[in-house]
Amino acid sequence: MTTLVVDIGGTKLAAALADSALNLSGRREIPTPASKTQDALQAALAELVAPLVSQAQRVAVASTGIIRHGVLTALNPDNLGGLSHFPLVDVISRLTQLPCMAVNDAQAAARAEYHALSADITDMVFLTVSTGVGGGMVSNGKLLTGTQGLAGHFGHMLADPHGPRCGCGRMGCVEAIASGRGMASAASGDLAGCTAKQIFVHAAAGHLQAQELIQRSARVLARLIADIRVATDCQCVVMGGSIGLAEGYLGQVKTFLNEEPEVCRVPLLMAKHQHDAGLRGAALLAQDMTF
Ligand code: ADP
Ligand code: BMX
Ligand code: ZN
Repeated sequence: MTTLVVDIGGTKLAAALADSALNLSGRREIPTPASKTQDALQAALAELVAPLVSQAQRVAVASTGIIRHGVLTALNPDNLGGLSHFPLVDVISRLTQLPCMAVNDAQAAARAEYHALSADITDMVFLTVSTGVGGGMVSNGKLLTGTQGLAGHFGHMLADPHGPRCGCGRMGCVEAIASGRGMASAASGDLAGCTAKQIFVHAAAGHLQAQELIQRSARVLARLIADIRVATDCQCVVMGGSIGLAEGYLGQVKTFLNEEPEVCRVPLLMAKHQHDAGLRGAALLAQDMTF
C-alpha cells in the first residue's frame, strides 16, 4: 500500500509517497500561500500532490491547526496566512479521488518520533519550534489527541503575562515569543523584517541582537519543558521543526533546562526523522487506522 503523505505547515507544504516500511520517495515542498483564502490553499495543495497522486492508494495529512472530523480550525490563524477554517479532508479527497485522513502536524510527528525511540519509553512529548510552537504527547504508549483535537498545543501555554499578544487571542503565549514568527516580530533595527532563518544566519556571524533573540526563544522553551515534565512525568522530550533542529538551538535549551530544579529536567533529544517527522507520522497513523 502506498500512501500519499502531506505536511501542511505555516511556512511550507511538503508531500511524498510512503511505503509500508515508511520509506519516502518523490518528496517535494512549496511555500504555504500567504493569502487568507481557502482557494489559495486548495490550489497550492493541488499543485503539490499532482505529480504523486497517481501512484498512491490513500492520503494521510499532518497539518498545522486543530484537526477535528477532518476539518482544520486554526488556533492561531496568523500562522496560516490568516486562514482560520479549512475543510481539509473533503478538499483533498475531492482533489485526489482517494480516501484521506488528517491529524495535527505535531501530533503526527510525536507518533513518528515515539516509534523511533527504544521500547522502554512509554511516555514522551514532541515539540516543534517552527512557524509556531506545536506539540504532541504520548502517554502509556498512546498518542493523546483529546476530545477536540487540542491535546498537546503547548505553544499556547503562558510564558509571560506581560508578553506580546498571540494570534490565538491570549497574551504572552510561548508561541508569541519563541516561535519563528515570534522571533521575527521581536526583531528590530537592522534585523527588522528578517525571518527566523535569517536571524540564525546573523547570529552565527556574531550579531548580538540575533543571538539574544535565539536565547530568548531557547529560555522560553526550557521553561515550557520544565512545566511539561512536572505535568506529564514524560521520560524524554523530542525536538523538531526548522528552529528546533537548527544548529546550536537544542544545546541552548539544554543549558537553560539545567538551571531548573532536578525534578523538572528531562532528557532532550533531536527528532530522528528530522524534517520528515510529520510526513512519517501521518504514514504511521494511516497504518494505525482503517479508513
Ligand atoms: P513549518 O512551520 O511550515 O512546518 P519549518 O519547520 O521549516 O516549517 O519552520 C519555519 C520557520 O523556521 C520559519 O520561521 C523559518 O524562518 C525558520 N527556519 C527555516 N529554516 C531554518 C534554518 N535552517 N535555521 C533556522 N530557522 C529556520
Ligand atoms: C500553532 C497551531 C498548531 C500547530 C503549531 C505548529 C495553528 C494554525 N497552528 O500553535 O496547531 O501544531 O502552530 O505549526 O493554529 P507549524 O506550522 O509551526 O508546524
Ligand atoms: Zn497562543
